[in-house]
Amino acid sequence: MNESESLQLAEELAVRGRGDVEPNPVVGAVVLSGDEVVGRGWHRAFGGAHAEVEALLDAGDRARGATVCVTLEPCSTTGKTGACTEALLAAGVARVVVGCLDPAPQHAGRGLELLRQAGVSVEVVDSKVSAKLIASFAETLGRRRPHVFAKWAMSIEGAIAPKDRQPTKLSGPEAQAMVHDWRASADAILVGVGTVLADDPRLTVRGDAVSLRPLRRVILDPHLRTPPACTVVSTALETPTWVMTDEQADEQAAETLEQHGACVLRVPSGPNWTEAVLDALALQGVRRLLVEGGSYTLGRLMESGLVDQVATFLTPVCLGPEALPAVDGCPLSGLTLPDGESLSGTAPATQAAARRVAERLRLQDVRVDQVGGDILLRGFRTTVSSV
Ligand code: AOF
Ligand code: ZN
Repeated sequence: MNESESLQLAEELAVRGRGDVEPNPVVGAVVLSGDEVVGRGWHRAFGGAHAEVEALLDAGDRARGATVCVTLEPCSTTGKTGACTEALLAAGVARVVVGCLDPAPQHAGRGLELLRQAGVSVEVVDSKVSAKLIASFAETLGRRRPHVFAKWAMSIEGAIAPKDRQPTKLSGPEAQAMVHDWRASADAILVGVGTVLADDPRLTVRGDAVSLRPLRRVILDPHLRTPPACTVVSTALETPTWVMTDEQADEQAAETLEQHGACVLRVPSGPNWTEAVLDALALQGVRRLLVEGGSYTLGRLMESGLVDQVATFLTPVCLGPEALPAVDGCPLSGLTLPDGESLSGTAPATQAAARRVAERLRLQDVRVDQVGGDILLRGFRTTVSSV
C-alpha cells in the first residue's frame, strides 16, 4: 500500500469514531513500514487515546523508522491524554503524512513544526476527505456550550411510562451496557428533577465500562425539589452531584442539599435558562454532556435546538393510552407497527418505523442497529458532513 492509499484507509478508520468522540473530531491513523500496513488506529471515544497512539500501539516495534499517515495534524499539547507529537517521536517514526491541519488555535501547524524540528519528514496532503471529517469540529470550535448527547429508551409508541407513571424498565441488558459505555466517556450526565423524583437513579458507570475520568451528575431543578435523601445526593461525596437552580430558589433548601453533599449552582432565570445552564456547565469544564431525560427536559432541550446527537432504544412493548411521551411536545407516536409485526430484527418494516421516528426528531446521518431485543436509532441534529 502506498501513502495515498494509507491515508485513505486512515480516513475510513476515522469514521468508526463517529458518535463517540464529539465534540472532538474523528481521526484515523495508519503506520506504514515500506509498503506494508503495520498499525491501524482511530480515536474511539471522547477523552480516550488519540488515533496516532492507537496506531502506534498496534504497530509496536515496527513503528521505528516507519511512516504514519494520519487524517489530522497530530496534537502537540497535553489534553485529556498526552501529546501525539511526543508519542510519535518516542516511537521513532521517520515520516508523518497528514490529511489536514488542526484548526484548533493551540495546534494549527505547531505539531508539524515540532516534528520537523525533531528531524521527522512531514507532508501535508490537503485531502478533501480529511477536511470533511473535521468539518463539524471546525464549525463548533468557538462554541462555548457542551456537545449535548441525548439518549433515552422508549416504547414503540414513543413513550417512557404508562398512564399511572410507574417507573418502567424498557431496554434490555445489551442496551444498558452501551449506556454505561456512553456514561464512561462523558464529562457529566444530566437529568431533570422529574426523573430523580420518579426513578431515584444512580447515574454511575457500572458493569464492564470504566470511566475515563471522574464523572459528574447534574440535575436541572429550578425550584429545588430534589429530595436530600435521594441516591444522587446521598452518594455525592463519591460522585459529585450538581443541582442547577435559579437565583430565586429557596435558600434553606439549597443549604440542606449542600449539607448532604450536593453542590447547588444558581443560574439566573430567564427565557433561555436551559441554554444558560449549559453555558455554566461549559465554564465548569463540561465538553461532552450525556442527557438521560426525562420527558420535560428532553422536550425543552430539543425545542431549543440544544441537542447535538441522539440515541434512542426502541423497545418492543406498548405502554397504553395516556402514556408519558419520551420527548414532551414532540409527537413520536405512529410508530406502532401493523398487527402481527413485532419490533425485532432489523427487518425492513422495523427499519422503516425507526426512520419515521428519525424524521420526526429531524435526525441526520441516521444509523439503525439491533441491540439485544431493542432497536437502536442514532443520529445527529446538526449538520454533520458525511464521507
Ligand atoms: C490528534 N489525534 O486522534 C484527535 C486529535 O480532548 P482531548 O484532550 O482528547 O484533545 C482533543 C483535541 O485534540 C481536539 O480538540 C483536537 O484539536 C485534537 N484532536 N488530535 O492528534 C486525535 N482526536
Ligand atoms: Zn493527539
